[in-house]
Amino acid sequence: MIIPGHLLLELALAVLVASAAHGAELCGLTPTPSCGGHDYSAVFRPAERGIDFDSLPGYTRSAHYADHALIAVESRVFAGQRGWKSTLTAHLVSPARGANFAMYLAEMSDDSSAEPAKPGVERFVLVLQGEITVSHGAKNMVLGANSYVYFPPNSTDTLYSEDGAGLLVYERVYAAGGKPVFSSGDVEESALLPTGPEVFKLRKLLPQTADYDFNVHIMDFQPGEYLWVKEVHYNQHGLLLLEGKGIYRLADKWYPVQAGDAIWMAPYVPQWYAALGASPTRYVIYKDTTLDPLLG
Ligand code: UGY
Ligand code: MN
Repeated sequence: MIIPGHLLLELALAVLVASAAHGAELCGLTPTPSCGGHDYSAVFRPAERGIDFDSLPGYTRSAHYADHALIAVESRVFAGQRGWKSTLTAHLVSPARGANFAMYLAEMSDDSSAEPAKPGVERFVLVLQGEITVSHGAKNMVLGANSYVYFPPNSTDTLYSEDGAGLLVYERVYAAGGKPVFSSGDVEESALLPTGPEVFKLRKLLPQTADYDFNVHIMDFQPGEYLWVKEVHYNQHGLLLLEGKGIYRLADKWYPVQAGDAIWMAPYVPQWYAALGASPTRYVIYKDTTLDPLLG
């Protein structure tokens, strides 16, 4: 159909008059703060280094499978727990999904305290912030951030915090049949260990003897460093990323991860990590050890 020129002109004028009457701008490709009362500027906003996925409603990187889980910061759920006074705990890993240990965060408020773990249960505490006082027999020991304490099974030692503290706690039912003993220390004072072909720095916070059925490793990676071994092993892991960011491969999934993320790895889940970003990665990781894989 051919529209005569004078009709086209009239049509254009009518559109202009109508939009002026509504006080609206014509919405084109140029971003405008207001377009008919709406703001479409996000469509053409300057390229950002990344979208803030974590603040998108309902979005989370958290995932839970039979052989691994990622628990991102926004997925933690805190509640009170028997044995812990004025403290909130968020359980990240537990036997509820087949793990042979529990891993939880404890947020201790002013004048808070913890009773000893249940009989037969050993407990390892890493102080992440604030200060706790451990009553070990007749001795009181003050532990600040980056220090740790291990309570063997059936220990009667307690701990309290006057001004609050943030803790990572590992617990398990003792299964090694030896004589593990109370110990405590500072992460940085723990010796660096040989790592074979691996380039990361490694510390083990518990003695490497058959008296212990798990150990807690601190692993440091410079940006760009990654696990040499594409690991598959019978041991279980509970990991908390303390600093940095990178990519964690778990089974056939590849997860972008950042400080604050927690990971559960079941026996034999393929696992691999690469540290990325501008700053180093540090993570703390539980690993059951010295137990006979045949007997569990
Ligand atoms: O010791 C370990 O199994 C440790 N390298 N695993 C890990 O970092 N995922
Ligand atoms: Mn491993």
